[in-house]
Amino acid sequence: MEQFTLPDDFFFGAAMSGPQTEGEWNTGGKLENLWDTWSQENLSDFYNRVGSYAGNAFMAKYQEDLRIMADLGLTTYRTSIQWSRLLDEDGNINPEGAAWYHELFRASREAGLECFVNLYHFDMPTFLFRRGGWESREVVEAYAAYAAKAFAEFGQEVKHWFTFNEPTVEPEQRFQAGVWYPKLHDFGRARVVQYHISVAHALATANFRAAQADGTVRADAKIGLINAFTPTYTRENPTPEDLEAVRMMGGINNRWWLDLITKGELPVDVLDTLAENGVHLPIRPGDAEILKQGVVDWLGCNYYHPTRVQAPASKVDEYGLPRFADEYVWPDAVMNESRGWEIYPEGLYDFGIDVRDNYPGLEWFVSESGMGVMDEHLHRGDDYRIEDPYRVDFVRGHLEALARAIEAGSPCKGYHYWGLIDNWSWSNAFKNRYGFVEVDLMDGYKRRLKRSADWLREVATTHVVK
Ligand code: IFM
Repeated sequence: MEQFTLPDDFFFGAAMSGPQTEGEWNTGGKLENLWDTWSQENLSDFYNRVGSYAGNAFMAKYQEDLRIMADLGLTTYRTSIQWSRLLDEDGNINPEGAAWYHELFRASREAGLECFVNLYHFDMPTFLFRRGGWESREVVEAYAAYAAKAFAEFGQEVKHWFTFNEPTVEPEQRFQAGVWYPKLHDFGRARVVQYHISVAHALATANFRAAQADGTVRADAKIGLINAFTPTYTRENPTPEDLEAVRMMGGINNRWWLDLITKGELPVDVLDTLAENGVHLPIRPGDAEILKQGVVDWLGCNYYHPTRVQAPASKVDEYGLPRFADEYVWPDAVMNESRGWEIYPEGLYDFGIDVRDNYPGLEWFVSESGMGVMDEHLHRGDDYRIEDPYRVDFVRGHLEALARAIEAGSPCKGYHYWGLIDNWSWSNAFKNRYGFVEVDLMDGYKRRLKRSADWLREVATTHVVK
């Protein structure tokens, strides 16, 4: 592969989240979130019985981790505030939680790193879930109030805010695919959750604008949303029914969020088809005006894999619920076997062109991209470092697709690698390691650079990709 360059002002950084890194799940006044509750109720649902308590010891090792990021030439990173750490059950600031985030932001500045702050990363406080979670309008209001508290507390420190990470994934995993607690299979309830998260996003964005207008939030701050985008494809020579499957799956996963954050509305064709199939959203009078406030300043795109679909064999699934698509298995797919995800860098190029053509003026960055690999400890070299050329190939391929999209006029501003330092990953726990930096669970969470880190440092400091 020939070498190529990325623009001088393109930023390189890392992505992580509070619940997957912090640890200390029940200290400092932190409340339980759903991951903590699930871990206590059924630890055997987690790979190797490693539950949410694990994190990657970030609260203990944050200074070392910030130093590692800066030493690798990164200038930005994203983490999330845990709702269950920042607020108590009455919705008031938990002073110990607030002190931790103040310290983290201070230390980040000292290390020369801009910390992007996300407000929600699948981590519903359990007491709110018991009041209905995302199916309840009361919880939507509670989230908006939480966002306002966070803006008031950190508004002078944080420049880059995000309302949600991957709002597409939580409805899907918890309510539809039966993977995450409470493991439901209910397409309709998943869409209710998706709708309520959309309203919550818009209310939080409105609170951000108000806080910026009155000076609580700094004037140069921006707000955005981060979603997992899965460019949606079908077979060659598709039937009209195959294209219909693309319209609905792309509509629910991608257009829904792109329309919300650029136009302040949800795609009417998708809502109509849902309604025709008996899926009714809890739309209240006045919601259209609320959604209008959901327009943001920029977007984060988490890209791991495309979605490939075809016309469904049956219009209802095994639970009697609407089904809009079946999976299409592309014979040429290259798979990351550890994760079962297709590796398809071209999807990033296609996403960039979609933004350029259909959402003109929308600035974006790659907010997550990464490769999780099982049993990486088997790849140790003579000096004990993990040899991971596959990770270099993965990132190089995605940066190459991105460079072409930028060259073609897509306004992509940067790239955050997911899981720079190995972290806990939901029910997979530490099964698949994403990091350029190993976390050795057998040695007190010791950090150790993998071989690929040398390559990353060169890319991040020179912007030349070899
Ligand atoms: O660990 C997750 C993260 O929380 C959201 N995006 C995908 C990552 C890897 O599975």
